[in-house]
Amino acid sequence: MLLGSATTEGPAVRVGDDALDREGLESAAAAVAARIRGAGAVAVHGEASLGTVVAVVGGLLAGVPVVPVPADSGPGERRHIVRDSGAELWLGRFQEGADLPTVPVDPAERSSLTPPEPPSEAAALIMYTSGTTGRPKGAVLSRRAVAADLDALADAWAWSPDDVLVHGLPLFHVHGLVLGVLGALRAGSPLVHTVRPTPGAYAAAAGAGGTLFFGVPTVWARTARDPASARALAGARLLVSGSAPLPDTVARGLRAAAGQSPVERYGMTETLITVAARADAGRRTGWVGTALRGVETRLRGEHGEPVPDDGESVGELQVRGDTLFDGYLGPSEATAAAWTGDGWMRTGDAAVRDADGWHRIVGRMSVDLIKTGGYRVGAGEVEAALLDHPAVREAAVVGEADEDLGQRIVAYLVGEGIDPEAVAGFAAERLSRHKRPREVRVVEALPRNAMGKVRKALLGDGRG
Ligand code: MLC
Ligand code: AMP
Repeated sequence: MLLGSATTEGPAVRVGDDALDREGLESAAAAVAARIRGAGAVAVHGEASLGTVVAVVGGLLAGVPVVPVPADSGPGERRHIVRDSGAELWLGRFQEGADLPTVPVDPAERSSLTPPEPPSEAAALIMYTSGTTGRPKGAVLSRRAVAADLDALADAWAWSPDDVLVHGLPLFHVHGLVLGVLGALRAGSPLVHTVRPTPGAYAAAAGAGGTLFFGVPTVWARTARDPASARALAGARLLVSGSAPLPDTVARGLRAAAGQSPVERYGMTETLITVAARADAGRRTGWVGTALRGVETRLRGEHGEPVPDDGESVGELQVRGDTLFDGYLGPSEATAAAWTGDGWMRTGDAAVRDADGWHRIVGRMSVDLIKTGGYRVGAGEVEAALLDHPAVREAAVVGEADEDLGQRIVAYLVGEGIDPEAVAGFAAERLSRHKRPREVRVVEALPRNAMGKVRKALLGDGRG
């Protein structure tokens, strides 16, 4: 069974002030399953609520692929996801742009429906994720891939029903939803979701018995800057960081205040988590660990040549194994381009690997995929939204180094009479919050090469 069969006593899932025990969750989810059975796919409003958990579990019980939709996506992005995915129903509160019949989700509802377990090759989730250009694409993740990943992580981290998982990450991405909700259900460990991932909320949950804590580096950076909250995590069994690089200063800050730093793990929407530091291994900040059980990794140079495992030579990280997605929805070219001719998935991340099989991620192969607060944002999608503004003639979007967010989205614009505030407001109507530029800089011209391509390395903190 994808969701495991462990029965925990007391609340199995808490989101803010709302909680359900395992039986209540399954029975509320069964009520959702009864309403959606037979649908081709369902979209779930991904707000941080118990209803979202019930809706997702309902989809999985019914064997209907679930399409999590970012809670703050504007109508345009929402419409794209709903149409592109072929979702037939909208689960949760009605939102503009979700032009589908709405199915209400009520955590207090009960049903005894027990549908048969769907085949393991069936799609569990369709997760929308950004590429360097174009609109987000739907990555299809099978039940088998999700189960394999969660079991491999449970093995790496000795994750058991004795743990209480705590996090406050968004419920529409791999980190918060697959690891953070399905992982807890499969491992049988209660989940405490803090709604927002603030240091204070994590500290309070530690005081209430939390043992295992998930965060993106921004969360750990904020915790390191809040020593009282960090101290409260001293008794936690394991802190885990992922989705973006963990700065050494943050790891050191946490070690000083909490007596421990997080283990790191690495993954992508398309591959789930593929590399992780084991709980019983020593901490090596900046090193994301070894290949998970069922996963193989390799490094390849620019012309496909092997790269030595010397801990220094950089190559593209390529992966294969049980946890990979089935492909993107839509034209098959994008899926084909993601794979090498000999069957490995190109991650687009530059990495080194040492003789012990540990990996360090050193950057991305493309400047056009930005990681801000752990969110993956394609520069092209943001540029396209900005170019829709009548005053904007040219746009270049880059990620600039930011102590809090890792990278901050900055837009360089060329045009006549551009009002940066008006453009920011314009972007706000078209893009979910984390994709909007934090800063707009109006310039005379964009640096271009002889072919007319923008030289982004010359913009912002890459200048010189
Ligand atoms: C946010 N704000 C903005 C803004 N975006 N203001 C101007 N312009 C923008 N573009 C405002 C907010 O509205 C808020 O205002 C204030 O900034 C602070 O908001 P916050 O929510 O505290 O912090 P924020 O900086 O927005 O977000 C930080 C964060 C968030 C860590 C909470 O980035 C986050 O949840 N990240 C997790 C992403 C994640 O789960 N990634 C996993 C992908 S899966 P106000 O007025 O409201 O205070 C994956 C695979 C893997 O990567 O390996 O895991
Ligand atoms: P997403 O598809 O949103 O899951 O983003 C995947 C990308 O996040 C990867 O390709 C990496 O660039 C980045 N990433 C995930 N985990 C880590 C990590 N531990 N260290 C550095 N980068 C990471």
